[in-house]
Amino acid sequence: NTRSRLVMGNWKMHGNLAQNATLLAGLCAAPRSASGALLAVCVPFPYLAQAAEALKGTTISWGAQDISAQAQGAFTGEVSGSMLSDFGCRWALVGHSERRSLHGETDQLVADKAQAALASGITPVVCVGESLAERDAGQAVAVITRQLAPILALGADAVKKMVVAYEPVWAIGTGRTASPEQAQEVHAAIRAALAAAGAGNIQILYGGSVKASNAASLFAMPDIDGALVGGASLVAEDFVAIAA
Ligand code: G2H
Repeated sequence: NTRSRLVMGNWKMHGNLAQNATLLAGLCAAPRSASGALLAVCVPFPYLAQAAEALKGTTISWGAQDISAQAQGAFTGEVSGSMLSDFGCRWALVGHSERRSLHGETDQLVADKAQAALASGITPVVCVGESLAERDAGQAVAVITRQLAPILALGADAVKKMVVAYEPVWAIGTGRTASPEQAQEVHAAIRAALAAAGAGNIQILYGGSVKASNAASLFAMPDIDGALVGGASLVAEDFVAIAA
């Protein structure tokens, strides 16, 4: 396919100033991948300035792991899109399964966050995925279709500016990765839903225990355009090897 490959790290709530400095320096020093994949990191809010400084002038972009659905106001603890763009954020994850399950984020809130990101010139990376029980019940595609519905309702022009990440909840941080065929099956269904909404050519990333040893077989699938990487994004060599 003609879509460029994107390998995005999600540091989650890991790191500190010293560890981040080592990781960011390692990313800057690593040879650029032969595959031409673009690298990005989504860092905790307090470290956006550190990432922006360390990655300035490189091809590695940075983003946040969440964004407020609101533009500004009395929303204690929230971080707005304009605040993120002040720090040069290119990306914001929205609807990561940990936000959905631990913080009660609804499909509609996730879509509102995606819209807020676009309003600040930030690309939302919309995370979707089914639980193990939902998969075992044969509901994987139905769940993802439900999660995507308010996103697609934003219209083709908006959706064309987004990235989707498919992260089966049962594969997150468990060491259990979807097989390339399992992932491709869902990616194809997502692609079909996006195409029906007029945005069939956006990037769809796979996430869930991606590492260098399983990345190539996932990337060989026609509808997998890159990866959203948690655990393996915390060591520079491991992360860069995924994009090799
Ligand atoms: C899934 C992924 C990154 P990990 O959450 O978003 O994490 O690679 O550790 O499964």
